[in-house]
Amino acid sequence: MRANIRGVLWCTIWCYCLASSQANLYKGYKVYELPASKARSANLDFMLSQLANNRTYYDIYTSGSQTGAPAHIMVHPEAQPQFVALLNEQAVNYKIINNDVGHTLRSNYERNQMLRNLYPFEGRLSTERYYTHDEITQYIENLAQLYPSRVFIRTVGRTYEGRWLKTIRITNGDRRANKNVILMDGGFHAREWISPAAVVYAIGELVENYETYADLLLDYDWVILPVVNADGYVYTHLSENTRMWRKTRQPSSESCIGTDPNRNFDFHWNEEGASQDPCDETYAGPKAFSEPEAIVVRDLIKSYAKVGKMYLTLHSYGPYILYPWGWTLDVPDTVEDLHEVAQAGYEAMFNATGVEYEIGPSTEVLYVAAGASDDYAFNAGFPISFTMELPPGGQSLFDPPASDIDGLVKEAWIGILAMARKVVEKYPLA
Ligand code: 0X9
Ligand code: ZN
Repeated sequence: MRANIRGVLWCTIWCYCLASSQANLYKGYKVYELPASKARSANLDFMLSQLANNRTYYDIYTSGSQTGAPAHIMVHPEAQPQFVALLNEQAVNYKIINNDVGHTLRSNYERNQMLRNLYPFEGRLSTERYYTHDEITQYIENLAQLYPSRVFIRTVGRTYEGRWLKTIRITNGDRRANKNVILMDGGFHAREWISPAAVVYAIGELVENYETYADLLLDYDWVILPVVNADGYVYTHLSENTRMWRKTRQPSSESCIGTDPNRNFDFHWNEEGASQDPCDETYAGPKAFSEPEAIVVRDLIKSYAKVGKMYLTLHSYGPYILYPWGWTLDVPDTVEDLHEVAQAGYEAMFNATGVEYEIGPSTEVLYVAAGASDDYAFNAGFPISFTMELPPGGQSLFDPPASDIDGLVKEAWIGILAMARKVVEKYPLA
């Protein structure tokens, strides 16, 4: 009995400590919005690059685009007075777009838990809530069982923590081999939840409404890996304090965990825009392809290098459609083809909802970042290779509220469809 009471007491204290330490992690953090990079002074740019080194106090969510999108920076409560003083000194117009990140993450976490209870997984997925890696895997396996002549699952590897990664290949069931391929993935960066959500929506459309997309499945198969960085994705579902995780989960040093899977590819690996510091969000890894998840994508890209016509990797947040190169300011000789396909996506989405995705070479729209999967796929032979960054949402930006999922993924699908149609027209079966 006494042991029992002691146990209950211990648990109460431990649980309280755990809960309160969890509740405090992002308490009082604010997100500031600064002008887009083209509108910034060299001084301000230098200041931002210095702040980025101070990880304890600053998290540069996005440094803003060259063409219009503003920068977003999350700042620790203790650094806020100094940060604001710096901005005032430089006469920078800033806006606070989130007053308490901890509060936002907590309420989003609670809402997501509530939605999970309200909409339990029953084999099918909808756009009512975000789904877990297990649910997404189960869903694609169910589709393969329901449509065994058209849909095929392949286990393509394992994550660092041992989760199986599976692709779904969607065909029209005519059993013709050697068709062209559109390769698509999501969930490279753990916190970008809208990416797997959009991939799942695309899968549902292609499989369940396949008659509508007969033209896209006649000479093409679609091969899709919904969540590349499954360990990271699972981690972001654990609590509000882990929600903003980006990297993989393999330890990178004694004190830090994770490599940026989108800096880990062996094409200009560890060059500009990739960090050598294991604690950084853009750590390139101890060597190229140190991450099993990047190896899985590499092998997919290689195995479809001859027949693959479009590689599409979904991220957030933009909205951008980015094409190579991402490692250099140079543009490829075929830039017009890339632009033509991206333009088709842009126009379709603009006409549907009025959204304006910025389109262009990664380095021109955004920044130089070497060692990413889009450049690797383009170099391997995919004539079209895009990083599509879906729009931000909600107050924590990486976390559009569940009520926004439907609109965002349907809008993205309209763009993906238009790009796929252009690809099918430009690259008929050889
Ligand atoms: O930095 C990235 O990996 C991508 N942006 S994100 O905010 N989702 O992290 C952009 C990658 C663009 N492609 C290349 N630079 N190659
Ligand atoms: Zn990303």
